[in-house]
This record gives sequence, structure tokens and C-alpha cells, in this order.
Amino acid sequence: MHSDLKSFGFSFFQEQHRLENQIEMEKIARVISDSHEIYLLQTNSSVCRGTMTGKMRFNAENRRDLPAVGDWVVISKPDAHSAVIEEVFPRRTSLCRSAVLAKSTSTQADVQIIAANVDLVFVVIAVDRDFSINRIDRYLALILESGALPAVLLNKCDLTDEDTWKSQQNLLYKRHPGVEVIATSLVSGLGLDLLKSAVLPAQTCCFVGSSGVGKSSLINYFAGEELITTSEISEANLRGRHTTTSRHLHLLPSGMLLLDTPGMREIAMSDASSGVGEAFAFIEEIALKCRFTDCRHVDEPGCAVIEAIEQGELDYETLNSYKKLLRESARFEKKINEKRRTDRAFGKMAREVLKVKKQLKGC
Ligand SMILES: Nc1nc2c(ncn2[C@@H]2O[C@H](COP(=O)(O)OP(=O)(O)OP(=O)(O)O)[C@@H](O)[C@H]2O)c(=O)[nH]1
Ligand SMILES: [Mg+2]
Ligand SMILES: [Zn+2]
Repeated sequence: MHSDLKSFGFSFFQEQHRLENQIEMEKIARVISDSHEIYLLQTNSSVCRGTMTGKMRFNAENRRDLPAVGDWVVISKPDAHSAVIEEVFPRRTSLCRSAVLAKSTSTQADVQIIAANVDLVFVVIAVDRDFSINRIDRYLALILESGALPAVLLNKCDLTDEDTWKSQQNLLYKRHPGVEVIATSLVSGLGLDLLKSAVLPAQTCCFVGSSGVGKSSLINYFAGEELITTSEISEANLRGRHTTTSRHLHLLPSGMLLLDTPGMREIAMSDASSGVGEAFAFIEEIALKCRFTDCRHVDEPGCAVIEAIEQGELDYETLNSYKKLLRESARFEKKINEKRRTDRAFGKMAREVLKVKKQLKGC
């Protein structure tokens, strides 16, 4: 199997940064897996374990500043088997979700990077038990915000009749006309050739979705072997235990670069208002014709969106999902801004304490 960085997706974007900053090729690696801040790194010639420098950890204002799977990083190698991450290359795309826990206070707002520098993200849905249009809206908004291209895989089509998955597919085409929706089944083979043709070599593709929908099984299928452990949906996964527990980027012999992620129970919005706008571009286009530029599309006179609903060109459900996601993004943005202010105030205080300590030492 090739293991040079180009097959791992090193492209013009990274090369430009490398040249501008005069980074030697030997010092570059891609993060192919992370588990509690222990990273697996693919270098030009081998795979090694890596950690980040203390300075990087200390300077990180939030989790966005830490390395994530898919990142290109600058490393130093104290020995042949380990590496230290010194710097992260600018990300071309970064798929994030809110890491705000339901019960957390506003100061705990943070983002979690699901994957960096991904080109194409497949939202995997199991048609028999997992289809929720509002959850798909949410995924699409976050993917579009990330800069990657989204697609939906309606998997396990063998478990429902054709009418069921076709109506899910049509609903998605109507709601998100620009998004590819591929119906697949690993049992009947449906859609697998189409899926294969959607994945280009050296393009990084990521699979996201709930636990048990078949993300790892799809990657195994393309690998042609049991690369990753998968499991029957058991009591354990129904209670929320996932078969895949860490993110891992796999380079398959065919040249496919596929990133497996653990199932997500909750996909909370981060600051993604432009992604929401992109996912619902048709609503934003109609809204351009509203009389007031700050129209909330509730009961304002001259609201083109309400008019579109009355004319049957748009349904309430879709408008509600759009408004809900925008509200959630705005709430998150507010929280993260508050967090930044608190962190800055804390940083200022810490610096002042250090200054006083130094002065005292000098006495
Ligand atoms: N009937 C049917 N079963 C499938 C299909 N795809 C996957 N499965 C089964 O679904 C179960 C769960 O698959 P996994 O690949 O482990 O699911 P996952 O999405 O990786 O789950 P997590 O790792 O927990 O996030 C396994 O028993 C698979 O064999 C399909 O198209 N049809
Ligand atoms: Mg899995
Ligand atoms: Zn309006």
C-alpha cells in the first residue's frame, strides 16, 4: 500500500502553506486517529504515535486549537517511534459540533472538531429506524458550514420496502435539492457502485451518523476485509454503547481515504448560521423579497416567505426547522463569545499575577 503523504490527501492547499513557511516535507504528518489526545500520525514514510507540545496545549484557547483527525501537522521526532506535534496547518475544512452539554453553564461552551480537512461527508441513516428529517437538516447545516460537501446515505434499504426508502429519498430531494442522496444496502448490494463512484482517490471522505447505522460496515465493504470491528445492534448499542469508539482515517488499497467516526447520539449546532443558510438557500432566496430586511417571517406585512407558504411553495415544517437551527446557532455563538470574554479576562489576570510574582522575586 502507498503511504506517501499525497495518497493521504496532501494537496495544493497544504503545499502552499508548506512553501510559504519553509517546512521540510519530513516534518509533516497527517493525524489519522486520536484518542484522548494521543494521536496516530502518518508521516511520509511511517506511522507513529504523537502527543502535542506543552506550549500548544497551554496556548489553546479552545478545542478548535488542538489537533484533530484529518489535520496536517508539523512534528519533531525525538525517536523513531514517537513524535511531538508542534503546529497545526490551517484547515481547509473543519467539521464541528457544539460540545456544550445540556446541563452545562454558559462558560463551558466549546466546539468539538469531528474531522478536519474532509472533502466529502456522508450522513449515514438506517432507513428502518433512524430517519429523522430534522436531524438530517442539522447534519447538512454543520457540513456546509465546515466547507465540505455533504451527501446522504440511506443505508439498510433491505430492511424496508422500496416505497419507504423512496419516499425518504424524495422528501430529502425536495427539502435539499442540491444534495446527493444514495440509497444503499450491504445485504442486497443496492447503490454500492454509485457510492464507489462518488468517492475519488486521495479525497478524504467521512462517515457520520447514529450508532449501528453501518458506517464501519460500509468502510469494511470498500476495504474488502474486516478492517474495523462492527457489531449487531444489541442491547448494548441501544443503551448508547458504540462499537467504534475513536475516529480513524483509513487509506484503502484502492486509494480511497475513508474516515470512520463513532456514532453520535446528539448533533448539537455550533456557530453555523451560514451553514444553515446554505442548507436552506431556497428560503433565504425567497426572503430577499420580504419587505423588511430584518423580517422574522412570522406575521410581518409583505413577508415573501409566508406568502410562499400560502401558495404551497414551501411548507411550515421546513421553515420551522430552518428557524430552529438559526436560533440554536445564535445561542451557541452568544455562549462562545461569553466564554471568550471570560477566558480573556482570566488570561489577563493570570498574566498580571505572573508579573507581580516576577517583580516580587526581583526584590
Ligand atoms: N440488514 C443490514 N444490516 C446492515 C447493513 N449495513 C450494516 N448492517 C449491520 O448493522 C450493524 C451495525 O453496523 P456497524 O457498521 O457496526 O455500525 P456503525 O455505524 O459503525 O456503528 P458505531 O460504530 O456504533 O457508530 C452490523 O451488524 C452490520 O452488519 C445493511 O445494509 N443491511
Ligand atoms: Mg462503527
Ligand atoms: Zn419574511
